[in-house]
Amino acid sequence: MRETQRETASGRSVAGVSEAVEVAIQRAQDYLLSIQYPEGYWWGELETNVCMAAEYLLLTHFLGAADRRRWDKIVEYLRRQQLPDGTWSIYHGGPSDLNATVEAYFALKLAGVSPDEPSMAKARQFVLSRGGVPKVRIFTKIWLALFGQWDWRGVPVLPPELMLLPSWFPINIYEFASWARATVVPMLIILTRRPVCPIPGEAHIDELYPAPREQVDYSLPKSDRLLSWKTLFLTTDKLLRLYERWGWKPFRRRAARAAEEWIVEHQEADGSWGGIQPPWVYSLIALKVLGYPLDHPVMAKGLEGFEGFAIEDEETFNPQACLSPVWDTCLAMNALLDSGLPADHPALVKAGRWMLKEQILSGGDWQVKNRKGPPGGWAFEFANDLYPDTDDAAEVMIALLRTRLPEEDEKAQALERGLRWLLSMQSKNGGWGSFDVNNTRRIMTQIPFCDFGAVIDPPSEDVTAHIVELLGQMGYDKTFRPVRRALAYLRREQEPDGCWFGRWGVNYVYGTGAVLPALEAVGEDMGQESVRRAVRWLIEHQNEDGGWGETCASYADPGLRGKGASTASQTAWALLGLLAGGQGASEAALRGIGYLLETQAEDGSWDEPEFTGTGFPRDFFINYHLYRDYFPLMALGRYCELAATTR
Ligand code: R04
Repeated sequence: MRETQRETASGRSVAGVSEAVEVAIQRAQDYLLSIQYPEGYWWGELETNVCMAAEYLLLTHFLGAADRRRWDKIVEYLRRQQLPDGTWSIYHGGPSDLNATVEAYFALKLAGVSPDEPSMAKARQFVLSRGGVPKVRIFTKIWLALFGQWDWRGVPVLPPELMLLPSWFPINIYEFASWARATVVPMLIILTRRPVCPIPGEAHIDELYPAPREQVDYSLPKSDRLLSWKTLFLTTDKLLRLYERWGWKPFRRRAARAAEEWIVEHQEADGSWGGIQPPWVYSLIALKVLGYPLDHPVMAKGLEGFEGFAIEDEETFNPQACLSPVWDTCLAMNALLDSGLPADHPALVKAGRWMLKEQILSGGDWQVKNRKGPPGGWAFEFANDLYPDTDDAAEVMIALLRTRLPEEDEKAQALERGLRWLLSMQSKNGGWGSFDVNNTRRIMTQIPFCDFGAVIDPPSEDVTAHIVELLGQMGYDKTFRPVRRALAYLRREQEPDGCWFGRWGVNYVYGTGAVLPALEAVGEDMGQESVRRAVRWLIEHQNEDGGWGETCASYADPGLRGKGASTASQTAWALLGLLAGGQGASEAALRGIGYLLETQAEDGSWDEPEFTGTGFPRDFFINYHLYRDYFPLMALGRYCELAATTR
C-alpha cells in the first residue's frame, strides 16, 4: 500500500494506479459485505454528543424509573467523553460546549459524583468563565427547571392554544419542521405545567451561577431592533405572561387535550416519537406530567424503546439520538453497485428485498401540507413511519433502480410510487426539503423559544441534488419540468466562489460533491462556467496530503469553508464532484485517490473520528460511523469505472 502511494505522488499513470485501486475496492467491498446484517440491512453507529446520555439520566429520574446499574454506566460514559480540560464538546476536536458541559455536570452530580473531584472543578471553572447557567440555551434551561435548578420564569412562554391554530394560519405547528414540531407539542404541556421534580440537596448546581440565584435576571435576551419579528414575539411573550396569570382561559382545556392526543397518536411502533431523541424524551415527560403511570402502554413502550437505541456494553450506556439503517443500507448498496458488484449479487438482493418492505405506504405529517401526494416514501429508520423523508427516498430508489430482484414487478411498482411521492414533495422554489413541502416560514425562527437548531425545513441543495440525480438515473433530463425547476433552484443557490452549501453533511464539500453528480446525471453541460467554478473550488481546497476535510466550525466561520483535516468521507465527496466535473484524469483526482489508498486499513475499512454529518448547521453534528467506509468505496468505484471507460 505504501509503495503505491509513493508512486502515485510521483505521477504514475491512471492505468497503473488502477491495480492498487482494484485491490482497495475489493477490500472495501469485502469489509462492507462482512458487516451486513443477516436481515439484509447495514446499520452503523450514529454518534452525536453527551447531551443524549445526560438527558436520558435526567429523564429516568423525572419519571421515577432510575436504574442504578445503568446510571453507573452513563456516568462512566460521560467520564470517558470528558476532555482533559474538564469540559465536553459536541463534535470531535470541537471547542468546549457550554450546554453540553452544564448538562453532563448536572447529570454527574445527580448520579452522586462529588463536585470536589478535580475534573468537576475544571468543568465548573469553564462554565463560570462563560457566564454560567444564565447563558445556556433554552433546552438546557428547561432541563434544569424540571429539577428546580433554573426558574421557570426564565423560560419563554409557549401557549398550548398554538395547537388550535389551523394549518392555514400564519403560525401553527405545521409551519415548524417535523422534528421541531414533534418537540414543541410536548413542550406546550411542559411549559404550561412547569413541573419541578425534587432532587437531593447535594445535586443542586448553585455553584454554576455567576452570582447568588436571587440576583439572576430572568428576562429574555433583548432584540437589537425596535421593529422586527423578534421584537414583536418578545412583546407577545410579555402579553402571554399576563394572560397566564389571568384566570379565564376559554380554550386552555381543549388545547391541552389536543396536545395530549397529538402526542399519543404520534408514537411510532418502536416506542419513539419521530425516531429522534428530543421529541421522545419530552413526550414522555409531558405524559408523565399529565398523570400517565409508567405501566401505561404508551409510557412502557416509550421507555423500553430506548433499549433498542442505546449502545451498551459492560461499562457504558449511551442512547443514540436516532438510528440510520435505511440511510446506511441504501448508501452501502450504492457504493457496492458503483464499485462493480453485480446487480443480482445475493447481498444486494437481500438488501433490496429488505428495502421494499421498508417503503411507507401509510400517511404521515407530510400530508397536512401535501394533500394530493400519494404515500410511497422511505424513512431514515426502522420505524419512523410518520416521517418519510425525500433524501432517503431518493437514495433508496437509486439503489433499487440498479439492483436486480426476483420481484422485479414489485420493485417497479415501488419505484413508481416513490417517484410520485417525491414529485409531490417538490417545493415552490424548485428544491426539496427533507420531510415536508414548502416548510419555509422564516418567522418561525424568530420565536424566542427557538434558540437551538433549525426549526424549519426549507429546500436544501444536497437533498435536491440527490433527487435530481435519481431523476437523471430514471431517464429524465431537463426537458422534464421538475428537473428544470430544480436546476434553476440549484443555479440560484450556488455560492459566489462556486461551491454549494451542505445542509445534512459537513459542509460545502458535501454540497458540492452532491450537486455535480446530479448535474451530470441529467445531462447538463459539464463544461459550463458554473461547473468549472465548482471544480476549481474543490481543487483549491484540496489538502497537502491529497485529501479533503472541512470542519463543523465552517458553519459559523466563513473563513473555514472547505478547510479542515482530511477525512475519508469528505475526500470521497470531493472526488465524486471532481469525477462528475470531468476531472477523472486530473492530478487532483489522482492525489485524492492516493489519499484514500494510503489511509485504508488492512481490513478494508477507514478510520474517521471527525464528525462529517450535520444534524443542524452550527449546533448539532453527527458522526455516521459507516460514512468512512461506503463513501470512499463509492468514489473509488466511480473512479475505476471512469478510468476503464476512458482508456
Ligand atoms: C443525512 C440525511 C438524510 N436525511 C434524513 C435525516 C435524518 C436525520 O434527521 C434528524 C436527525 C436528528 N437527530 N436529532 C435531531 C434530529 C433531527 C433530524 C434533533 C431533533 C430535534 C431537536 C434536536 C435534535 F431531522 Br430539538 C439525531 C435528510
